[in-house]
Amino acid sequence: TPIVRLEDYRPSDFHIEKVHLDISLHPTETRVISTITLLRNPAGNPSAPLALDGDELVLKSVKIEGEEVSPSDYEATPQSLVIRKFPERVFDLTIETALNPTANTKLMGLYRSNGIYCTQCEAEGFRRITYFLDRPDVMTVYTTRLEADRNDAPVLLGNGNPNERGDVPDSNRHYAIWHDPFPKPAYLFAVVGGNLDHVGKTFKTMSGRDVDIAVYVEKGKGDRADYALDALERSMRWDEQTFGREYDLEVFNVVAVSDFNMGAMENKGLNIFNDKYVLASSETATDGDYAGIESVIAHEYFHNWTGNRITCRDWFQLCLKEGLTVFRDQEFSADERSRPVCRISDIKTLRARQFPEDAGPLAHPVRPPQYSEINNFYTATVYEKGAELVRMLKTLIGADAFRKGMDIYFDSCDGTAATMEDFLGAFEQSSGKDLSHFAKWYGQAGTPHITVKGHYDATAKTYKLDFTQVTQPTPGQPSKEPLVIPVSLGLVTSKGDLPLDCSSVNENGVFVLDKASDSIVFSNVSEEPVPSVFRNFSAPVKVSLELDSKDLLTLLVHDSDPFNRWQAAQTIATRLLVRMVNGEDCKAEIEAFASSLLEFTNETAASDPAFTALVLTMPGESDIIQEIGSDIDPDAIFKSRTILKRILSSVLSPVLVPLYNSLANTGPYSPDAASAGKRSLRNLLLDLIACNNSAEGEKLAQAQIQSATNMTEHFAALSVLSHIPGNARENAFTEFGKRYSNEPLVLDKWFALQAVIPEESVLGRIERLTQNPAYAISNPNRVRAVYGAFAMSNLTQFNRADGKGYDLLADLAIKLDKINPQITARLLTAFGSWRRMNGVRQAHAEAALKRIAAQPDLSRDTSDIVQRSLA
Ligand code: B3K
Ligand code: ZN
Repeated sequence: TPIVRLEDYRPSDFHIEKVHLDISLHPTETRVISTITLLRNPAGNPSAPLALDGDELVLKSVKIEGEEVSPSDYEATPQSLVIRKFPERVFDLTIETALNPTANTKLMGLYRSNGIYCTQCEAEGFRRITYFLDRPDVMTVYTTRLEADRNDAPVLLGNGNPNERGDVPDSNRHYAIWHDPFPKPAYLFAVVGGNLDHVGKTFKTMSGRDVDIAVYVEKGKGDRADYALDALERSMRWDEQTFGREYDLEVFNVVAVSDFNMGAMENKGLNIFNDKYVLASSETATDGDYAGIESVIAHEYFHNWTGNRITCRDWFQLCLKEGLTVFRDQEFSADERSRPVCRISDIKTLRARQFPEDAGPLAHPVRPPQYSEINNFYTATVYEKGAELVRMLKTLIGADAFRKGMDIYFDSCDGTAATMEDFLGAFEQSSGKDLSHFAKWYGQAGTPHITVKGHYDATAKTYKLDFTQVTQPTPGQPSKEPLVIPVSLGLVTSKGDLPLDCSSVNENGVFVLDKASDSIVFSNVSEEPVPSVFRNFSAPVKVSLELDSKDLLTLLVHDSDPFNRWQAAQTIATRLLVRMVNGEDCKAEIEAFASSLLEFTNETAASDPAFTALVLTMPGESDIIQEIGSDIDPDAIFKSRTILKRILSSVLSPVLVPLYNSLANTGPYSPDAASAGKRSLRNLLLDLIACNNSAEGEKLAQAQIQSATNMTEHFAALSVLSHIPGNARENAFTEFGKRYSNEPLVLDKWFALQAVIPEESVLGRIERLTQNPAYAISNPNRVRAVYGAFAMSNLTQFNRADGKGYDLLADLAIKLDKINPQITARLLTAFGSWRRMNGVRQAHAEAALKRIAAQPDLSRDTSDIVQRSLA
């Protein structure tokens, strides 16, 4: 397969001045007539032919300036259209293609989801609609005429502002014309046609313009769109207040569809969403779903400036829009909710998804230097690590220079297809700092490992910290350079933070480590402190710092940094778990740790239940896998974690039930962060009760299901039951399945919950789940719910010693690759840690991967992931 390289970037040989699209929608015979106004780009190759991209296209005709071009004057394949004879001046090229949206199971280009016509063009889907210069640096002005059957698609939406609409005389068809005045790349193009309900309102922008904002959903689901609309309004206000960014069109529409490859898509003025990130009612959505909707709505809206007004020059710059926009949506959620709780959740996500990626065969820099399939680079590294790099930049130059730099970036790059260099240049200008060393973060893969050592000199009253940084090799990068690492720190005692007297630490408590090793010395340190380093996770690194449990407990109780308070408990638990996996019995130490957590709970549960719940949540199996690194026995990890939780539960037992009862909600459901925080602690307590006393847990969980007034309580109780084998569990599953048989998004939770049961019989259960009438291999949400949950979150069963977990995923992948390669490739990233597993597991995983690799006609998506995983 051909490799695309950043270093080979060349400007396009042609500009497109404007495009007019005439799309006549039909379930199986859609016609697209595209008229593009072309001219040579002076920066391109002056003798290059016109070579347009296509993908599985059926060409009907080609015209230049309205004159039919004879087939001998062009070369057309489903993948490209090359024209060698054309006027050497501005000219119109008209291309007609025929599409079958119903047969489009890849969900790229124009397709039909539950009877709704919709599109997905990022990264390279527009070329599945018409031949085009489908690259992000070709930006043009679109006018779209959409036509469809009046009953089949009464709603017709496009990018930009609505122009005229009307009936097609003497037919049952109607049309709508949309015009988008902002030049954009093809990947931001979208149309929607269908029989949709909507909710909407008028948003007044900061300069006083009225914008009609609306959320469109499948017929009958209008009552579940209010929260998304509210989140949209809050996002629009936040971007005005925080970054001075005003919305720019007369309308902004969001459409929810049920078949969608990712979360959502930021098409200009017409965001298209996976309905999972739009639809919510207290009965069908959990607190986590509400938070997810809020953040994805915000993310896609924020793209209007970071992604659309300023787009990417090429796909290597993907992090320019994604890392930055994730940073922006994280900040939005932190402002709308609890900042520490949001931050810790984001860090947990990064560690659970990006750290393993960075340590495995699929590791790549935030700005990858090459790809064979760009869709495989919408990764946790580009998104989540990309966001951390923006956050570090802000830490390094300070909040004021950061905000000024954003303004410079918006002003100087608006309307362009930009690069990371353009972005960093804005901050060099605003801060006066040279960011060339910092820029290496974008090109170097792998997670730096920082070792910190502290020495207190009681006589001199000084405290010294020694730092070293090392990054392990990653595929294609055998040796690594030291990076610029902001270390936000404090010196903590039982009386709180000591003043920091050290010339290497700035007024915000930040020391910048930019060498392989370095030391700093603090003066006037009155007593031996506990160092609190990488506060608020100031860099995406792993840290080793030899603190004993007593020191860590000092941090848990006295650190002013909430992240490091949480981290202290995680560190103690992780260490104990690793020792238990190695066969040590750590009962006494676990009990001592649990007593401290009991004390902590008594002090914080009432004032901050959400934070308390995070502290009481023990490290996950994947955290332990990363800590141990190699020769992993997933069963031993699972067992150790179970024992740890049991001991924690028994030490906490005096408070569990009373606290559980006291947190019971009385009023009506509200998804706000404070209410959600209480529910999260209450549900965690139920889980702890059940892990040590399954009879009591079963009873309480059943009662909670009966009394639940919302899905959060209902589903949490079902989750607790799911760990207690027996009739109560099976009956609860059956009941739930019946009650929500017509609610696919609710059933997804039910599918996933069953797929992660850590019992051998889960394979049979999965087999039965896929026979449920609600299951469909063509729907990405269903497949992710069953197989994604199994492969990513059922670590003992996916990594079974008999290899049957790997085989299950491989069988699915072979079948699914013919239907939806993107989803297949994404699921197969679960094989990313196969080389970490012990003994026989590796051989089974390798055999499963090789079996997939041997399939004829494997998609580029899947073969790329499989090849890199095997390399
Ligand atoms: N930009 C889209 C992702 C497109 C993925 C294409 N395979 C959603 C987002 O990040 O906002
Ligand atoms: Zn995005």
